[in-house]
Amino acid sequence: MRKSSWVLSLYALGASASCAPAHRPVAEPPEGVAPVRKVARIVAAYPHATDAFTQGLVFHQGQLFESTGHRGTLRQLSFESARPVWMESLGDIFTEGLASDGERLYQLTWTEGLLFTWSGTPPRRERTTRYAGEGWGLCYWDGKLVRSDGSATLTFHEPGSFQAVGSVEVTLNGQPQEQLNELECANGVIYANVWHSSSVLEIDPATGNVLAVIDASDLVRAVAAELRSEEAVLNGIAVEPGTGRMFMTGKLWPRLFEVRLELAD
Ligand code: DDQ
Ligand code: CA
Repeated sequence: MRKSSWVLSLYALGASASCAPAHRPVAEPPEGVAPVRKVARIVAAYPHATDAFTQGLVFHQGQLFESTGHRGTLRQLSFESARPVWMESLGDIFTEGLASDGERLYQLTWTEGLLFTWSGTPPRRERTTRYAGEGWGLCYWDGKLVRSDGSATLTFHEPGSFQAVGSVEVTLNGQPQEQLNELECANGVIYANVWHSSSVLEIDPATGNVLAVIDASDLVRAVAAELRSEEAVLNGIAVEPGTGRMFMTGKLWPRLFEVRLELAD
């Protein structure tokens, strides 16, 4: 039955317009789908360099890579030591999000408008591409690079040219979610850090709807006593292809955590 016929039949039955039950069938449904609540539980802890201002974290060809900000670097991490296995410094360039398409690494810059493309072992910078706007987080999904820029919009780019080919607005119960930072495309969703928050959003890439809000405050509590900067916030999510293991860290954090997502009670 259409909504208008509902109203008509309710009136026909003598239902009052101000009566609550009569309102319920004609009320607009809430926009989007109510998100599920999850909690990130610590499974294991590994060393992480306290000079690493983490802006991007991703697995590439079986190894974990990190992009760090301020004086930018690209590094290959190990689980044994905070010292990178391999690192290249980018001078004064503030590098940001990092994604892998399996063959290449793509690294954003915050305000410089430069995308670096790396390939080979160890990675070598093979290309620099200009783009408009800020670069915060980056991940690779369905043949496209997904970029956050601090707003509620995720922009999709063609990897070769970095041409923008679409975008989606991220909303939670219909409300735009801004400050989206590091990203991870895995398990059919986009995981996004929110700058200065200990929650991670799980986003439907097709609609931008937030499907789940993940409370990662266990991790923040585990390192809080060792943090020395207001900017040492949760940032960095990587899911290992094949095993599905999920890792999270933060800027200037002494540890990188393997986590397991559980439904909150
Ligand atoms: N971002 O991650 C939100 C994209 C950038 C965070 C930068 C925080 C440091 C502020 C210091 C500015 C010095 C140029
Ligand atoms: Ca990531």
